[in-house]
Amino acid sequence: MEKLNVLPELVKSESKDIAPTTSRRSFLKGGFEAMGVATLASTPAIALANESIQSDFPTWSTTMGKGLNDYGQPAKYESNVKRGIAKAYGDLAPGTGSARTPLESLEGIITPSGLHFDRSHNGTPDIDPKLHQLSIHGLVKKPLNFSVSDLLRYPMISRTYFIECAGNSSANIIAPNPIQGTAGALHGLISCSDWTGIPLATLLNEAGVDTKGKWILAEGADSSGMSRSFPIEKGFENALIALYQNGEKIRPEQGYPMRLLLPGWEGNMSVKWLRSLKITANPTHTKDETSKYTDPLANGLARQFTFELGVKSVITKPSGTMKLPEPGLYEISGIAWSGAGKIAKVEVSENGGKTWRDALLDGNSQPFCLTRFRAPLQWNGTPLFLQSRAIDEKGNIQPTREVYKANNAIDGRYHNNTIITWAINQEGVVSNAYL
Ligand SMILES: Nc1nc2c(c(=O)[nH]1)N[C@H]1C(S)=C(S)[C@@H](COP(=O)(O)O)O[C@H]1N2
Ligand SMILES: [Mo]
Repeated sequence: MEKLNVLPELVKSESKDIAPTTSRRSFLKGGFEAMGVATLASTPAIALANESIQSDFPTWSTTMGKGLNDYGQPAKYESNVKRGIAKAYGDLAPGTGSARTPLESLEGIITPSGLHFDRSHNGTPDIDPKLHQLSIHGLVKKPLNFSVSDLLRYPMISRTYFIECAGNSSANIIAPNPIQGTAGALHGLISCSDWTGIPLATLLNEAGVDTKGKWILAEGADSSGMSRSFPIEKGFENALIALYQNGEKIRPEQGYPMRLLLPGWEGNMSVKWLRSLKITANPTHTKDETSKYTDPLANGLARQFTFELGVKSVITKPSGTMKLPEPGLYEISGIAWSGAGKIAKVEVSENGGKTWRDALLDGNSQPFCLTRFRAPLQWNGTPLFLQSRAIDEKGNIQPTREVYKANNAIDGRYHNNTIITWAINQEGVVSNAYL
């Protein structure tokens, strides 16, 4: 199912214009002059000169605004900002497949809840929170059942964590020629939210884990039969039972009324609609950790468990299907993340990795969270190969495609964290490229 990463309907061929940066001053304020943009003085002004204050007021300035409403929606002019849907079995199973985050339309590090990617194996169940229960059982002293209202009485924490599917960017490694599409269509199985919930350690301590208990089997209440086992250390370290997403109750597509969240580990393990945690002595070897999510290697063996996601980044602006309208000064903007912790550094290259310069990390990088990076781009109208390369606090560096190809079998597709290239041609059209 993860094979179906990009369906043709997701690939928009028409080019969207990318807005040039509005003022030179905003670059100077950001300290970018210190970052090697020497030609600022010759940059043509983008904004119009302010000769007079507008005297003809538009209707929105002279008439009463729209009425109050009980749940806000994005501006109607932004209605094209949507998740891209790839149904693995078409209308036979309309909830199976993925809906991808439109990375190219977003800024900052938080994914709006309605645009969080959704990867579901048998649709979104309609769970009545009054009837749902979470059981902790198996090798414990005291098996426990928690209703949602029980859980809401426990002390909670809030953390900003990304979730990335192990199959993200898989089309970009498996397709012999680069598929054309937006950043979201190609790499949008990554999203980041502020999650609030109960540390799993609290509940494990209450149940009292037997000394023989070394693994946990997590099961969801949907009908996909998808379950995963994980080492108990992760349960005590930073696993979260998340009940809230970006301040409101977790969305149905993300696991309402509760999900497991294993920060930094492949998305598949963060079991949604969580109903059971069974403490076991060994891994359970479920279908989702044997036939799927395993990595066939170049040496003929397969790695069964790849829990931690690799260090990765993608430039979201400019990115696939966009167009730079004219030579001039632009801002490169992108996201970086690592399953090992914080992002330490992001570099950008305009010549396909021959030389690199540092990007600016916007805000403090947090562990298992997206980091926004920015860099100026002085485009003189000649073709270039734009890349970003992230490095995390453990010193892991985002690898090239050659490194992935050398380590993985010919049909390897999961855990593709390789450097992403956007080619810009002399017309300013941005396309997906392999280097
Ligand atoms: N119960 C259940 N949990 C699940 C899934 C599912 O289909 N059923 N999909 C998994 C996969 S493959 C991923 S990548 C993440 C995606 O989380 P999201 O849909 O909230 O982005 O949920 C995981 N948890
Ligand atoms: Mo996934």
